[in-house]
Amino acid sequence: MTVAYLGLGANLGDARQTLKDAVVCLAQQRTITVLAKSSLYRTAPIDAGGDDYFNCVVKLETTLPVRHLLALCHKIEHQFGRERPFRNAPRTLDLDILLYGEQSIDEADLIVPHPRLVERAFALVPLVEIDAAIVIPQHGRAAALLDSVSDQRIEKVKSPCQCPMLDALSGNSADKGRCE
Ligand code: A4P
Ligand code: MG
Repeated sequence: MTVAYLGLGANLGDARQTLKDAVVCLAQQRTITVLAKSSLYRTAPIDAGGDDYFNCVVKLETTLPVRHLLALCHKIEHQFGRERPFRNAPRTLDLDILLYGEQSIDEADLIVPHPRLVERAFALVPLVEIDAAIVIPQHGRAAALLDSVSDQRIEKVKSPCQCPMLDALSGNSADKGRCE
């Protein structure tokens, strides 16, 4: 079993709903246990055009080797209608492997930790939300990198749910995330 962190992003269609559905889709995989999910964030596009993005991060445990996890990410992106007309094009769903255990991988089609993780508030902020002490191989504590991305616009999406337990529940598991 390996603990991995996935970054989810979308800015086409009903992006907010897509991210929620994608977390459910991940949780339904036989090979994956979702351990935690961050809040949803609305974020300014970075190095990209189009509408604001919605982003979140999921922490999971998986029996899948990293390349199988990447293939699963691509399959789920496809199921959610992902198209790739040009680099950084608006997308219905993007699933990136941010971290896979403590492994560092540098291959043509797979780089872990994700090469732009440390430059991006839309990945770092939700990552630190669900795991304040997380260490990024070769970069150190993620929390220490937040200052360097503080100029990037990112705001937590407020849930319409009035459940008084929501604050206590959010971020702890995919099931509890149904409250959002
Ligand atoms: N690939 C290599 N390493 C990985 C990895 N760790 N996880 C390869 C996932 N894929 C990885 O990915 C392109 C290729 O990267 C794949 O074939 C895979 O084998 P892609 O999903 O087709 O395209 P992408 O995600 O757009 O590419 P890339 O280069 O990862 O883009 P970024 O850097 O992730 O930027 N602004 C906001 N606010 N929110 C966003 O979510 N996303 C991007 C995409 C730009 N700006 C954004 C957001
Ligand atoms: Mg991607």
